[in-house]
Amino acid sequence: MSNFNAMVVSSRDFIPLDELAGVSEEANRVFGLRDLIDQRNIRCRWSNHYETGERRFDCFDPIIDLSSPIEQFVRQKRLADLVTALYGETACLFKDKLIYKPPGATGYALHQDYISWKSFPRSFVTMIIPLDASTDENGATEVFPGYHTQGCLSQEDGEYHELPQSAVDESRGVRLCLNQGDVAVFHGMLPHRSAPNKSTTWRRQLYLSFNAVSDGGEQRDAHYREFRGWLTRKYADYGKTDTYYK
Ligand SMILES: O=C(O)CCC(=O)C(=O)O
Repeated sequence: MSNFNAMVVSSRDFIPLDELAGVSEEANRVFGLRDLIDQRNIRCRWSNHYETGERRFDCFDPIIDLSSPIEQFVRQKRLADLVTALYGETACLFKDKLIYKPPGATGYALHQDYISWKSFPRSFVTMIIPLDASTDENGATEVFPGYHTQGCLSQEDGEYHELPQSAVDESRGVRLCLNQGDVAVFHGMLPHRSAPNKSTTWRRQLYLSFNAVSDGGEQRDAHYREFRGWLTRKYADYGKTDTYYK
């Protein structure tokens, strides 16, 4: 990753708007597949309303197997090439999420994406592709540049950990307010969070994660097999044993 010292990079007007419009339409179509959106379906992630506590659908993880136009868009060479240039070696797609972040969604507490599973690539980076402009009002992702050099800031026990706010100097936060057509890439060790969506519309963003080819090669399918097993066990620990994946 010799060329990726900044650990957050963004590129304005990278994606043609007509291409993005097709993805946006598909995102709406998939959202309309109501039999998918079920609290037992571990493909779906949920977020409580920041004021009322009402549970709302937030994200499909993964997304590309729900839509071939979205898969084609995500797998285009141009996106992977951008990350390849940062790594200085071939980038492989590892993970793909579509976060809808509906009005009122709470957002995400401070965390690093890296999780200390044996199989989890330390070269993990994530590209954000906004389908809707992200703003202060709708809870743009906020990153804390520089902290990636400190490695994993929580216990490396294979569990997901939120970070205490004291892990970062909050005045160093940079909100990634992106317009349609922009992309941003940030490192898996970079602490980040997002505020509630206080607007009246969705803040839809694709989150595409990659690994360097020398760090495990193509492993998306293996990752999702492991991820589903992990999620199923986590839900079961909380007494929810009727989960499925669809
Ligand atoms: O929705 C956001 O702004 C952040 C999402 C995020 O941090 C995550 O999915 O890990």
